[in-house]
This record gives sequence, C-alpha cells and structure tokens, in this order.
Amino acid sequence: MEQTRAWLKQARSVAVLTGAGISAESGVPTFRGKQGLWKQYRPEELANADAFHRDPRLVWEWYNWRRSLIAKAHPNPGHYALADLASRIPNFTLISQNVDDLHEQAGSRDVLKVHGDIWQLRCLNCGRQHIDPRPALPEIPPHCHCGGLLRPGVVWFGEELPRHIWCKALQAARTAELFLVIGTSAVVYPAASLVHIAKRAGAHIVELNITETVITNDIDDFLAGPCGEILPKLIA
Ligand code: BV8
Ligand code: ZN
Repeated sequence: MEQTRAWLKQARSVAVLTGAGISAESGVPTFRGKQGLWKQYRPEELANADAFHRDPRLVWEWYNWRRSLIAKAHPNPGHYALADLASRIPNFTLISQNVDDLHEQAGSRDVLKVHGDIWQLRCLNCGRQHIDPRPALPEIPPHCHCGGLLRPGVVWFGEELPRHIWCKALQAARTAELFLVIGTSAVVYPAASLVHIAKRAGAHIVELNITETVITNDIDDFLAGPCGEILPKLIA
C-alpha cells in the first residue's frame, strides 16, 4: 500500500482499468463470481449476437434484469475514490469494462467504456442509437420507430470494441507511468491486453482484487481486498 501511495504521489500519468469487481460492493453481480448468474446461463452464452438473433426475448430478459439491478445500485467508496483521484493527477484515464454507469454517477468524466453502455439501445435496421434510462423496458424485445429491432448498446463476444474508444485506451496504456488494474478477472480480450501493453511500455502495474488472478504473477504490486475499502485508504 505504501509503495503504491508513493507512486501515486509522484506519477504524472495514471491509467486505470476496472472490471465488475468495482461494482460488486454496489450490489451489481460480477460475471464469473460465485453468486449464481441469472438462471442457468453463462454470460458468454447470452452476451453474443447469435444468442440474440436466436432468442432476442431471452437476451433482453437478461439485460432488463441487469438494468433493474443497476438502476437500484449506487456508487460505492471505490467509485468515489477513483473520481477523486482523477482530480489530483495531471493525466488520468479511467478505462472500464463495465457497462453500468456507476463511475459516471460518482463523478468520473470521460470514462472509456470499452464494452459499451447498458443504457444505450441501437437499432439493427437504421442504426439509430439512444439512451433509454428506464430500469426495465416495458416491451421486449423493443423496436425502433422504423420498426427495426433494438439491441443493447454493449459489445458482445465476437464483436469489435468501439474503435475510437479502444484507440484512446491503448494510448493511455502506452503512456501511463502507473497502471492500476482493479476488480477484473483479466480473462476478456482485448481489454486485458492493456495490462501487458502498459507493462511493456514500462509502467508500474498495481492490481487490486479480492483474489489473485491470471495476471497477478506478471504485475508489480498486489493489493488484496475489496475496492470499496482499499481505494479510499490508498488515496487518503
Ligand atoms: C473480440 C459486455 C473479435 C456485454 C463483455 C480465446 C482466448 C482468448 C480470447 C478469446 C478466446 N475466444 C474468444 C476470445 C475473444 C473474447 C474473449 O476474450 N473471450 C474470453 C471469455 C476468453 N473477446 C471478445 O469476443 C471481444 N471481441 O475479440 O472480437 C473481433 C476483432 C476485430 C474485429 C471483429 C471481431 C469482446 C469482448 C467483450 C465481451 N463483452 N461485456 C455485457 O456486459 O453484457 S465481457 C464481460 O466480461 C464484461 O464486460 C466484463 O466486464 C468482462 C470482464 O469481466 P470482469 O469485469 O473481469 O468481471 P469478472 O466477473 O470476470 O471478474 C470480477 C473480478 O472482480 C474477479 O477477479 C473478482 O475476484 C473481483 N472482485 C469481486 N468483488 C470484488 C473484486 N475485486 C475487488 N473488490 C471487490 N469487492
Ligand atoms: Zn431504426
């Protein structure tokens, strides 16, 4: 903790990659955690375009369930600590794999949402996209004014990450002196590759998690514990 605090004091450019673990203490289930996922499906079986084309209602039921949960969730001290940290570091970039808006609610700005946004809908027919903040959509699957089917504005498995956002995330990983990897199992690519890119570019890598992960051996410091407790202490 002390070493990471010392790095934070003198770092001019910091990049942070967060995953579902930072929203866990807000009551948003993680993907690969122990608590059962919705019904008997695994995320990889639902978060993909084929599942959606096969059964849009089933996939929308899953997203409606998650929207309702996220709508009830509030940012936790971990989200607020990162928003606070951003105001003290000259070059600070927050990259998140999460599709919830808890970082934004806690005051983080310009969050690079590499896997999209659960509140966004996109029309398969005319491509129009808009934010619909209603926790659960009344009619599923929802349709666009043009009659087209609407899908969640998230990145599914097998889909490309938003190019513009991904380029900015790469740039941040390449120029960071300090790279914090927080609450992610680091198994999803290409997001997880940001850690290796930052390391190759010479960044000091700190991982914050309640358990070790597949990248723990490759990083410099491991802070064990829940984000909601560790992050406020780190920036105090
Ligand atoms: C692409 C959005 C190609 C939707 C998501 C084989 C090998 C390697 C890669 C692949 C492969 N087969 C396929 C691939 C590629 C695939 C992939 O990586 N698969 C993995 C599963 C093997 N990737 C893709 O398909 C990507 N696209 O490659 O396209 C392409 C390229 C060019 C052109 C065209 C096509 C797209 C990936 C994005 C998928 N979308 N989500 C939605 O949310 O519904 S991924 C999903 O997993 C979420 O976004 C989530 O954020 C992400 C990562 O999960 P985590 O955030 O890490 O959450 P997890 O539950 O896993 O872990 C939580 C962690 O928190 C744990 O470590 C836990 O210990 C910790 N924790 C818990 N509580 C706390 C805590 N830590 C601290 N405090 C706590 N309190
Ligand atoms: Zn449309």
